[in-house]
Amino acid sequence: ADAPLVADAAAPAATGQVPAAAEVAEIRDRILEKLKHSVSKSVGSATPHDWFIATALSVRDKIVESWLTSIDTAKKTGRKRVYYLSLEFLIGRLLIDALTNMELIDQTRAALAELGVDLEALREVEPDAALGNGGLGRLAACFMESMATLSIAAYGYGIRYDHGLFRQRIKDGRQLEYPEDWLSYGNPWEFQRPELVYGVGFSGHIETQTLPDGELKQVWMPGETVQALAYDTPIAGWRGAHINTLRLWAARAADPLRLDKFNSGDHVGALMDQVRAESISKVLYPGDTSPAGQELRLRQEYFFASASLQDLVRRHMSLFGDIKTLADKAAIQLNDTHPAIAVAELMHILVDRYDIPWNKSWAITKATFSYTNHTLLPEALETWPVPLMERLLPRHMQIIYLINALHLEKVGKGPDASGARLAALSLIDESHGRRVRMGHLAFLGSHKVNGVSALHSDLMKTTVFRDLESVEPGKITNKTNGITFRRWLKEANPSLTSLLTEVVGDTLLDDATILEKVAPYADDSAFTERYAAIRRANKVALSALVRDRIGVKLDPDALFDVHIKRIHEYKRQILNILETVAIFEEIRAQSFREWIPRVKIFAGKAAASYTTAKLIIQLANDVGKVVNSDPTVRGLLKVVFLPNYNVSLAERIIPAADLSEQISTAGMEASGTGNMKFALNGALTIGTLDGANVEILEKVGAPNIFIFGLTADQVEAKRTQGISGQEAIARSQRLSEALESIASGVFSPEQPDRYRPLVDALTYNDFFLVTADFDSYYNTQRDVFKRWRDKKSWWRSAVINTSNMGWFSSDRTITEYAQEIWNVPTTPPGRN
Ligand code: 9GP
Repeated sequence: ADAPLVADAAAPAATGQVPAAAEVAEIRDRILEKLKHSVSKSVGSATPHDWFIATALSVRDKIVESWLTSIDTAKKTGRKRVYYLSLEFLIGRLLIDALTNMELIDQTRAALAELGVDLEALREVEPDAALGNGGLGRLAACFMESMATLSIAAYGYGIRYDHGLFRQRIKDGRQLEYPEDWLSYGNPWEFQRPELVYGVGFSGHIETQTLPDGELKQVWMPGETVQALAYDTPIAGWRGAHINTLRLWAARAADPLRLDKFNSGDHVGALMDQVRAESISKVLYPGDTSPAGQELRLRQEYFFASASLQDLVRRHMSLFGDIKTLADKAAIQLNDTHPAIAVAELMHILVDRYDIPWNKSWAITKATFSYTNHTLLPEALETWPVPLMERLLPRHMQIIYLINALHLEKVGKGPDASGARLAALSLIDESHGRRVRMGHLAFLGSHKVNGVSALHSDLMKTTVFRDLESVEPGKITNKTNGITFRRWLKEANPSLTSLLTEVVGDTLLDDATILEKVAPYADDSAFTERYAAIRRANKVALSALVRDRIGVKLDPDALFDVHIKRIHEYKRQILNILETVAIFEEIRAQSFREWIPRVKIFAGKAAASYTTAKLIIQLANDVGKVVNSDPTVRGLLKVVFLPNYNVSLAERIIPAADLSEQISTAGMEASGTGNMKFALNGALTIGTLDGANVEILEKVGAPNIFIFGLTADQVEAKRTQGISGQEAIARSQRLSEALESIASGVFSPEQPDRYRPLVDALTYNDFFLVTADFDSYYNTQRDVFKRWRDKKSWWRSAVINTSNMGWFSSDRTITEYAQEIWNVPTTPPGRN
């Protein structure tokens, strides 16, 4: 928190524009006013955090003005709203984002400089809002920004976790998890809405009542009710033209304290209800290996789905007065299966509260919902044990049974209605105990279902959703992911953005496709030199960060080869480590050869209970320890693992990357979005034909990307032949030597058999086909070396990458959702 505060008032702004003096003075005065009246500090006593809060509040005021107008306009025009339901919003820091999108960054930087405060230092003071794990949560954040940019009236709904994704520390090479505490200094961006509280029921029983007309009605009498409290964060679109709301729910007990218990001396017992209720919004992804953990997770899902639906139905009724028009005025996007219970909840609301007949309710539900699938990994497609559902959500279980009965009745009439087919189509999986398939529920309850890259959407049709697709052909569509260029180009890499806007004009962030105009400059050496100089400066800055954080000195002229993402076997960090080890051995054996200096940069978190992934982290660290201190290597190879990977760290690493590692087993990475961020910033990709890599290849062209390895079809075929790695290992001396040195303890002399489980798995049970792809990967890395030697060719490819990435803007993705799924209008930025 003690970041240096000194700034040079005369320093030019990053964009090179000189802001108007009057505007700067006005901003300075507003910041001073906030410092005094909202933070209650004097200039002399203010800490960096105080300055951060004062600055955030001053820009927040500007945002609020547009926010209220946006809400008002949507109301007056009776616009259809989009509701994005997501258990994750990985929004990261907001100060620079808000200033950028409100086009106040240069002025604010100058205003702070006049006060002797460095905006960059304030950037570092803000905690990351880490309300997500990785790609899915970050996508939700990019989408929120693009929806605002395109003036779609949208709400994001999620949970206001007290503790987001854990803080990772590396001790003796091992990952340790600590609670992350983003709210401990308060949050200047959010507004609590004490008037917006909804009761969310759990458990209890169902009563059958007879209505005056003799009809029977099921009435759920919950045994427990938890309150959902709304906290709103404004999300500013580009140029501040439109502001949307991210509404996050916090859980509270109806009674803060059982006073009777407290007064009788049971001080802890008096707080039990509160503790139980609050545990719902306590942490992101509580461990779900225990039954209690599973129950908590289901409680989280229902809690936020129910609160969100109650809220949007209330809004709809107050604006339009007729629940039957819901689908005309609301589009609800289910981000993965996590909010899938909302399908049953809406049926509960329509049938039980509004007495809408079942068939009509089902039609409204289907027309309102759509569902995005983000993975084909079976373990990530949620299923809930029927007994748990029956106990926690008895009415919803009844509704699910009825949806299922009607669905099976319909499909059972088909010509190919075998028992096996019906079992596959059923909402209830009977194969491992009885479990509710949430993916099936989301699928049936939606009018459109989408995958997140062309390959992934195709695979959905032939694998996990094959049977459902055959029942409702055409329902699955593709919406290839995208990223917001405001954050991943302008904020992360302001110098590159300035260079690009010199060429294409300053509407680059309004319409990313104009990046194409940069392509001819790939052959302009004056341009590529400036492009390369920007990369070098970013590498110098990253090297300083690495030295500060882990004490390793890097050579900014080395090739920065970067692998940053969640640690998972399918993402194959281990393949990268094996190549590192192979090259390490070769450098040692032939130190006289001319080697390309290279830095391998890893970062990422492993799920706390994922033992293998944690071992991979330890291996990366152990390899780094040995390689970095080996005198024969002479610094030609460095391996670093940067702890606590998050959005802010990605913003520092990506603009400094030369090579982007996207090396998942083909068919397993649904899309990837990091791949897009790297390519936009001009890193060349080394990757498999997986997820959106396929589309990146199409856009940038084969000479400008390094593709290797088995295709998704070949992976499938190979697996049917068996997944032992023995043959591949026997064929490749390099691979067998690398595995042998890991297995024999070269990198873990204090515990030589530490990595035996990893090596054994690769040898006998190589499901992720690391060994099968090793030679291809190794050889492709040598192609990278060759290309790196030819600097002209390297920079040409880098510029071609940047210039072809316009299509990957999340503005394009959101426009497709708006037109093809939500049926809402969009207004391109700059035209409001
Ligand atoms: O693993 C996918 C990743 O490939 C994709 O880019 C991201 C956003 O669509 O979603 C990830 N999936 C999950 O995080 C869990 O399903």
